[in-house]
Amino acid sequence: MKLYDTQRSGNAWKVRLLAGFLGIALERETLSIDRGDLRSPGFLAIAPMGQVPVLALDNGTHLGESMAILYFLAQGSPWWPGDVARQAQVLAWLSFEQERHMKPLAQLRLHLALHRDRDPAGEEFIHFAREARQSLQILDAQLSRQGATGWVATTDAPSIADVALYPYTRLAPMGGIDLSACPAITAWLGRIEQLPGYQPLFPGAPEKNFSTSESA
Ligand SMILES: N[C@@H](CCC(=O)N[C@@H](CS)C(=O)NCC(=O)O)C(=O)O
Repeated sequence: MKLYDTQRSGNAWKVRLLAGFLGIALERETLSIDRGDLRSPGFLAIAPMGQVPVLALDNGTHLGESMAILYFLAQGSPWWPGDVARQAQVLAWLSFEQERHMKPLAQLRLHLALHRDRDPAGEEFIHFAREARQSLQILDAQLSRQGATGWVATTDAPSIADVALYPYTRLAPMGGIDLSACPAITAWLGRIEQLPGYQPLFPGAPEKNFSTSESA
């Protein structure tokens, strides 16, 4: 299977994380937004939404959207629970990630750390910071309810909800969000990073998770 990603895509990182935990080797084709790769006719033919990640299956099918790809890869593994009510709880946290968590955190990181093209004191970015903090408070309260060994949507083993919520939470400090006010999140991030097969954003270089330079 081949994953189309970009070097710093948090949404594609979700897929590489789960593949690492499952021991699945993915071929990787890393595209460049700046070069216009995501607007090329060739990419749009396999990715109608014009975004990464896209997973190319060996039978020629292409899957877009990180949630759909996590769901696909997790089938038959403990990362997608067998019980239907548990599955619904995982889906609820996947929806939360897409609707309330990813966008404000991704916008803060993209514009305040990577592009450095927006004013953190501007109205739009104050709004994103407020939304990001609210989302992290909700996640912290949930993790605290789940207990010291629990996971976002499950208690006995992690699920794809943990994978989905990890990247933009881990990268939140790049957008000026202080995670020290979220002790349950901090402990959970550490537990994820201890799982066998954990992959940092830059393979083999966890210290580069927060890097912003082109060469990193
Ligand atoms: N809902 C999508 C969001 C994907 C997304 O925002 N991808 C970004 C990279 S992290 C992208 O391709 N941005 C380029 C663009 O939108 O033009 C998912 O979860 O996969």
